Amino acid sequence: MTKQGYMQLALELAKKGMGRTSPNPMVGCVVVKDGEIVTQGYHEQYGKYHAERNALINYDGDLKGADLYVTLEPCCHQGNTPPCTDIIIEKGISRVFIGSLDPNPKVAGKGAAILKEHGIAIETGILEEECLELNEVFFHYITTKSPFTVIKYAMTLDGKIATASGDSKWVTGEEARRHAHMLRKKYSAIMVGITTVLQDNPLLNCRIEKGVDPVRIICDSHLRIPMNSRIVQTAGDIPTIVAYSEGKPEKEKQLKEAGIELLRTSEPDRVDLPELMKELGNRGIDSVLAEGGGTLHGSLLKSGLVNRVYCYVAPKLIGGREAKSPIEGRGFSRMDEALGLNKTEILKLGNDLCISGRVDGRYTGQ
Ligand code: AOF
Ligand code: ZN
Repeated sequence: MTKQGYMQLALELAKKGMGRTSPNPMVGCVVVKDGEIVTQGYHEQYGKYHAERNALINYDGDLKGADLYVTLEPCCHQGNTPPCTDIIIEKGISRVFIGSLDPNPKVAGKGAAILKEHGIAIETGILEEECLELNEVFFHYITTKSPFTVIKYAMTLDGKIATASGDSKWVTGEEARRHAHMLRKKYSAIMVGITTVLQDNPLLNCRIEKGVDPVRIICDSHLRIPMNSRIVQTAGDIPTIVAYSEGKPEKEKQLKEAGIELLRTSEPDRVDLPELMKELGNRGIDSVLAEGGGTLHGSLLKSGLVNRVYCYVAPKLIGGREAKSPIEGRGFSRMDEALGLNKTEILKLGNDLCISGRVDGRYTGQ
C-alpha cells in the first residue's frame, strides 16, 4: 500500500472519534512493519489517550524499525496525557509520516523536531488537504479561541425556507433531513433565534446517537422564551444557554431554576454576536451550528462570523414575496461584498442537493 493509502486509513480511524473529542482534534494512527499493518488507534474521547499512544500501547511485539502514519503532528507536551513523542521514541519507530502540522502553540513543529533529534525520519504533508479539512474546527478554534461557526438551512429552488403562511414541514426529503441531523453530532453547539423557538417549539437534540447532544444556544434578546417550551422543559438534561440583552429579574430567576445558563451581552436591544461567540469560546465551545432563522443567519453574516455553509436545496417552487428566505436582515448592498464560498462540495441526497463550502477555504495550520 502507498503512503497515501495508509494515511487514508488513519483518516478513516480518526473520524470514528467524531462528536467525542471536542475541543481536541480527531486523530488517527496506523503503524506498519515489513509491509503489514501491525497496530492502529485513534483519539476516542476528550481527555483520553491520543491516537498514537492508543496504537502503540495495544501492541506487545517489537516495533523497532516500524513506520508510523498519523493525521496530526505528534504532541510533545504533558497535557491530559503524556507526550506522544515519548512513546514513539521509546518504541523505536524509524519513520513518522504526518498529515498536517499542529498549530497548537505547545506543539507547532516542536513535536516533529524532537522526533528528528532522536534520529527518526519525518515526512509531512501526506494527504495534507484532507487532514486539514478533517480538523477545520480544531484549527480555527486553537488559533482564534472563537467557535467555528456554520450556518445550515434548507430551501426551495426559489430560495424560500417556508411558504408565505409559514409552513415549512418539510422543505427537503428524508435523506437530506437525516444528513442535516448528522451535523448536530459533528458540532459542539446548536444555535437558533427566539422566533424559531416560538414557531417550531424544537428540541434541538441529536437523535441519531446517544450522548452527543450539542449544547443548545438560544439568542433571545428580550428573554421571551416560554417556560413551557420543550427547550426549557429539557434544560435539566441537555446543557442550554440563553443569550440575551434585557429581561425581567423574575424571568431570569425562573430560567436559572429550570437549569438554563443565562449569558447577557452588553449591547442594548439585541444580542451582540461577536461578544457572545467570544464568551462561548471561553467556555470551551469550539463550534456552533446555526440552524436559523433567517434573522440570526443575517446577523452572523453581517458580523463576519460565518466559517462554513450547508445549504440543502429541494427541487420545488413555492413563490410568494412574503415567503421567508434563509438569510434575512439588510444584507450587502453590492455584489462585490458577497460572501464567497471555497472548496464547495455538492451532494445528491434523494431528490435534493446539499451544497457546502468554506468561507475562507484556507486553513494552513500555521
Ligand atoms: C488529541 N488527540 O490524538 C492528538 C492530539 O488535552 P490533551 O492533553 O489531550 O492535549 C491535546 C492536544 O494534543 C491537542 O490540542 C493537540 O495539539 C495535541 N494532539 N490531541 O486530543 C490526539 N494527537
Ligand atoms: Zn499526543
